[in-house]
Amino acid sequence: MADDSLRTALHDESPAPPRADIDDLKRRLHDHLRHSLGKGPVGSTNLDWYLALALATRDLMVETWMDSTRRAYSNDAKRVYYLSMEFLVGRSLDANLLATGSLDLARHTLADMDLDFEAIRECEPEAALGNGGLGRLAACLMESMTTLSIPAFGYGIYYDYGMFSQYIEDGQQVEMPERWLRYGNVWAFDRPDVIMPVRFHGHVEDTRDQHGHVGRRWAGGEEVLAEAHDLMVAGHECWTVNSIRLWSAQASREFDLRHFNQGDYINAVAEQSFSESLSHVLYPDDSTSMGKALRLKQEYFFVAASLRDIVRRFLSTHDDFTTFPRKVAIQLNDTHPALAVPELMRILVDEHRLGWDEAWAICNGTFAYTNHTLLPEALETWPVGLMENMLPRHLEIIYRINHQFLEGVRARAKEVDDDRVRRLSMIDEGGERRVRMSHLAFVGSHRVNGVAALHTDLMRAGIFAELHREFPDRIVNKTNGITPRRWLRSANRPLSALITRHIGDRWVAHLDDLRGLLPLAEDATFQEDFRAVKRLNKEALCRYIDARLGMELDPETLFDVQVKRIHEYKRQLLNVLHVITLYLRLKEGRAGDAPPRTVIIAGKAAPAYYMAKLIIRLIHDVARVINADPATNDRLRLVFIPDYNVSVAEHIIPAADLSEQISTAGTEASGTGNMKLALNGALTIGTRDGANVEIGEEVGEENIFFFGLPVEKAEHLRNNGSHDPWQYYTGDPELHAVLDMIGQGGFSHAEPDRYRPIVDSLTRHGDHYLLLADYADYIACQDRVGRAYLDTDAWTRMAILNVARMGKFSSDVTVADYAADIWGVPTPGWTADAASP
Ligand code: 26W
Repeated sequence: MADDSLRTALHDESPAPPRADIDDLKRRLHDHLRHSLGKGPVGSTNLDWYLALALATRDLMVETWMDSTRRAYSNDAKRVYYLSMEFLVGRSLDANLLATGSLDLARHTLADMDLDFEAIRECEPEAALGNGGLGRLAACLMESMTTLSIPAFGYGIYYDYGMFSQYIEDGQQVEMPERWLRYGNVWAFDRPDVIMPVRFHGHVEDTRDQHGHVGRRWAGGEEVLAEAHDLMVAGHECWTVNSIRLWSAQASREFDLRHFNQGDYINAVAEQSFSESLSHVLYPDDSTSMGKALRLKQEYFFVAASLRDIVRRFLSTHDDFTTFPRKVAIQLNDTHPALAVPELMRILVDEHRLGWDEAWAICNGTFAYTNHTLLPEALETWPVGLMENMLPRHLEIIYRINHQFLEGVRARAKEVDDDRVRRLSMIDEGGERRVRMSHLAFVGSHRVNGVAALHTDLMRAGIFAELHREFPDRIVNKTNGITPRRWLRSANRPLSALITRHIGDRWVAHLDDLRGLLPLAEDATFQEDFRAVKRLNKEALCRYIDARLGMELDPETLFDVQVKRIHEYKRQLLNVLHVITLYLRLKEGRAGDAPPRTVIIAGKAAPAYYMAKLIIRLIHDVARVINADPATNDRLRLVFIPDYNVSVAEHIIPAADLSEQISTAGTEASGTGNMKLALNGALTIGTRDGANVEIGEEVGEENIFFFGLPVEKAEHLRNNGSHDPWQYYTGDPELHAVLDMIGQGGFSHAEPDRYRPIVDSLTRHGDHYLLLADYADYIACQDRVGRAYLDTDAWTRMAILNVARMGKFSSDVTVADYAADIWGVPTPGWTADAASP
């Protein structure tokens, strides 16, 4: 290998820290082992050592954490509140060791103690409190807000069960609950003293105060208590530490007494656990809004507790609400927390007696809403009847907000157009009446943002077209980003070390500095080192896959990676069609000099999503046939890595050569895996969808592989019904053979019809996601990828240029833009000479 520091980075040969520091950490570890865990060093397990190390690391963060809070109080700073049903944090040990500057010290100290650092960090349970993109974005944005020293709070739910663990049995997904809090959680402080009552059901009554003012009051029903748990988030170099405050549900005392006094002990306890079940489990579905009452309850539960906390904090230093929007910014992560709009109105109008218009101006100045999906089935609407029963006062408030909004529309319009009013309304009157949460969030916010430029354009032209006409300045774009600390510095130490050796380490907080690599793209030695790094990462992934799946892979092959939730719109199936196409070519001696490939797929399907689960099964059946075929298996392999999560992503992404971002144009709001993979030196094969478009603009058209119908053509085909999948099926012999092989049991001999539903969905049921329309172009594009990979130097050059030009996609840039354009807060951690957002 060309460079020693590369070996160092992977094999723990960084220069040892001073002996005194090692001895000090040893002492602190033993101290925690004994005094926090009640164990002696003899017989302590890797888990014990993990806990001791995590506690010792936490100790280094606590002072800064308290300082950060004090600073915000003494400056009366404007605070940013990020309300999200999901925070997909993953593991925290590495991130916090890195932030506190103790990663190498920990590594050396444990080695000195004959302990296995890798095994110890694997003991940390995964904080999988999210489904996928939306939840991981929340975690990246929190980290960047902290790095930029914004006084920020995340607010969400402390689920007992986060995302399920995915097991594969007989090639099929099986979901298993994961009790991630089994051994407690070192990174969270439980706050049994911080409890907020949350009401459900009940009724609304008229009130009259001593001045004769009439009002409304929500009373009765049942109360659940929300208990706070504070997760620490460290920014880069630990200058600031913020918290994510997550709520768990506890049965209320009042509730206990009422029921216990009736003498029905067993039922009282049973009902108590019913209230507490509110925060038990994350809904593992990010594809459809299933309209379950428990989900609505979860949404109101965390919104109500969070707003009470926010208002309490504000009132502890202010006497009235006039400055509220100047001191508080609340970002709604999709519509899941949209009930915050009527809840704040209720607090201001019913509890604090503000006039309606004044309260409304405060709300509007405080809230902003981020949309993450255009798929109609994923847009939240709630039946009016359900809301009336669970949140009667909120429904009244929503009706009034809607009424005033529509009155305003009518007043501004020259003619009253009933159809337009129907489309703008917060109540969908077609069929069972339902509340449109996106309209509520939109009207209640001063800014509404999309998460990539194309997505924002499509919002303006599509689902929000009418609202956009009414509020032409409200919709803005905030392209997503990823934190370079986790997704490059920590996940890919060899590449980080190589980069730092050439341009220094400022890039870690100023990702645009990676442009300093541009001249090195042509440098033969640098190219060689860059390849060596990729090779090391591929070898590490091979070891990981061998250990987990008992499968030996060849790191020489092209690693072709698609990792994300399994969803028809993301088109994992199109990837599989390509794999089978290659397989048939190899079998028939038509593959030419195509380079050997290892196709790696990972992702979870929603438990009730039949097609997505069938696609997982197909992947396994195809893999079984292909991988066992001695005629081809040195040139083509297909691997499904089970239980994809943040930590698994950290293993896979640094090893990828090719990044599959192949959603039907117009369906993927942004994507963030696309950014992680490109930042780690994978080239993208993708459609002109979501942030792929902007990645293409940054890295240059010649350094990305675009294919497929652009959004206008795709939409046209889908909307005017002119897509004729049968014609593609009959007209393309290669496609025909692939579909026949699937449909006739070529991968499921025991059950030839197993995949009929998949083939029929393409050929007979309209091919909603246009796989057949994009197939030929996808295959041709993959052929170009294959040829490009054969030219090693050219490929490496392209990969380096990708890395060098990814600065725009740092979540620091994203956050700086939110801060300036939406929240109106300064970003002290964002130096003026950094890349401007
Ligand atoms: C109500 C069921 C439900 C739950 C979650 C529907 C939809 C969702 C999310 C909005 C889905 C999601 O995670 N969207 C993803 O958000 C990422 C961050 O902005 C984007 O990068 C992805 O393109 C988008 O699919």
